[in-house]
Amino acid sequence: MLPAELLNDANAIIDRIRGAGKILVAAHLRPDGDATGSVSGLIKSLQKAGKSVEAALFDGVPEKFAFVWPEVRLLREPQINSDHDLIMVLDSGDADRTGFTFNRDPKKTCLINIDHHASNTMFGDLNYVDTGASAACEIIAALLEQAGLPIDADVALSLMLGLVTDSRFFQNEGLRHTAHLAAARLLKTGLDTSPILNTLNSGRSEADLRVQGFGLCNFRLECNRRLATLVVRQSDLKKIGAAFGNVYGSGIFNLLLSMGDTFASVVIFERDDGMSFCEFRSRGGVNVKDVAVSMGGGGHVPASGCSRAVAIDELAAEAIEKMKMQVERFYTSPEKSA
Ligand SMILES: [Mn+2]
Repeated sequence: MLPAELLNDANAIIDRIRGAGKILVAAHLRPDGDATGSVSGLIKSLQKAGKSVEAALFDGVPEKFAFVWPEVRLLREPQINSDHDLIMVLDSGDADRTGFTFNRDPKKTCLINIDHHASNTMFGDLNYVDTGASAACEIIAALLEQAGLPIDADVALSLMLGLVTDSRFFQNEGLRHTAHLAAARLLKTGLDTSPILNTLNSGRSEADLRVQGFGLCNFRLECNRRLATLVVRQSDLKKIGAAFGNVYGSGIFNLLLSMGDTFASVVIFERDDGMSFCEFRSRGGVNVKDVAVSMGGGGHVPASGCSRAVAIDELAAEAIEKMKMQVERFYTSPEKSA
């Protein structure tokens, strides 16, 4: 059952789905397990319900998550001239996060925003934003159930992928009971979780581990060891035979929080096209979402990110300074010292 305050929006969205023939489902750039899983799970269910569906993922489907991907037309052009009845954008705090411009007639094509990011800008004609949900996949599972749309083992495999990855195997602080309820419902379909477990537990490449090793040797500690910082340049990646994507694959963002007295981390890294990226993580309540938003990015209170077309040193200086201030502020706030 959905939280009461979300029922109305959910019902309006379900009505739109029922009335739609052609539906486009999109998610954010550099899709993770939740973006890939929620898009593929929703598409499979809609297809089984007889809808004509297309997918839009700007960076395509990550190889390691290809096992959940259905037979579907995948759009990747930056401008999408939409003749769809519905565009459903999943797991994206704002429309720009998709990488697409949707050219649509708002009278014909309804834009639906389904997300769990606290930084969501409510950009849809209809918005279903549940910031307490562990994953977009948790929301899609609830929505499909509410709508009476098919959830078989095939749909469940997709949704389970996002549930497990975004909740970090149900370890997120403040995890709501609905995450476990969703997982129970998905498991009840008889789904085989082994492809998910194989990918997540043994899916790292040598280059991923080399980046992890580099990170563990080169991070710095600030603010009485409460903040870990790491800068990974293109030259560092080249030296160890790794590429930009291996920084995400390395697991280093969360690993830096495995030290007992470290509650926040920031990793700054660069792509070979002049774009620089920051990933922020925290535990214990330090709000890194506000830091990311102040730098033009977004995300969740304990996990967020931003990117900019500037030199890595410029972005690193700003990110580290802002994180230091955020950590200092958190540990000197009256509630904390009381
Ligand atoms: Mn997500």
